[in-house]
Amino acid sequence: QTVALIGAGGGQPKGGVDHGPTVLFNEGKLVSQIEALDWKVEVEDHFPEFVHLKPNGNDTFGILKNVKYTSDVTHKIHNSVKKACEDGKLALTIGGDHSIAIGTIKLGVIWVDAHGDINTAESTSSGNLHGCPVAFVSGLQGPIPHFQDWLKPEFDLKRIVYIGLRDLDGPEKQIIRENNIKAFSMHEVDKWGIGRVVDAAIQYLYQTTPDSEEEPAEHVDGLDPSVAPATGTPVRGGLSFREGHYIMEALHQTGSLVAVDITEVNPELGTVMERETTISIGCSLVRSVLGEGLLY
Ligand code: DIR
Repeated sequence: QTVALIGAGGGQPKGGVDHGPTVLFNEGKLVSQIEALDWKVEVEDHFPEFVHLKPNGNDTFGILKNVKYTSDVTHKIHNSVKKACEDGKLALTIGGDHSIAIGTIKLGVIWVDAHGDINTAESTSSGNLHGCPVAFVSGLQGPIPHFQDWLKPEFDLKRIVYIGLRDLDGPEKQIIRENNIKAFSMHEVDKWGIGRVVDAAIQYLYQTTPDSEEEPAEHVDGLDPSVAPATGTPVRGGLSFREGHYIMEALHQTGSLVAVDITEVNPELGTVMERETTISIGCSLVRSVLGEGLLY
């Protein structure tokens, strides 16, 4: 089986996150690690193109920042993921920040994150697009310049399940409740344990997503900062090393994966050790979702 390994930048003001894919590929030796698990790898690294598309201060729409830049980047990633899936490959996108989900999301999604990323232009207080992708793809957010040229906001909110939430903005909580979105916050993880939470999430998606294919989006900040510190918006009280990997293994076991996003590794944050820990957990999450660690 073939992995289409897609390197993606993002529109976050803390620029270092754009280097996430490069460090996972080069320092993390991600390609040879995947090959060692008997997958064929085809690398499509967009960084050389994206690095020229520098965000600039005038690229705004109301409070939203880097609008054209993020639209350009996510549009290209969207095309790459779509092509990979059409060709029957597993689309593995390495971010970049969460805004890339505007380009990658489809079918059923398990969204592992401290944040809901479901702000609209009205509800966001930061103006960062990485806090908005779920609203953009689902049409909760109306048309926005540049995005409206290519993005079809068709994603049905019944097809997302959150795991690991613990830092929602007030309006995001309201949006999640009003739309009845399935969400397991850290409270439910503590209460039921990761095993039951993941089972319930998968069952839910099988019901709401008749084509029964899933895509997990694991944002490294879903994990606790003690295991993944080099990330833009760390929040205490997150998933442990094993809980993060368990999710990946369980999704591998479903045999229904079509795409995976790993985002928010920022190699320019933290100490040398924190940086290395985070790069290495980014790589090991990828290996986990490809089946490493499972005996059967
Ligand atoms: C906040 C933080 N809800 C925002 N979101 C983050 O900016 O919209 N998402 N950090 O990754």
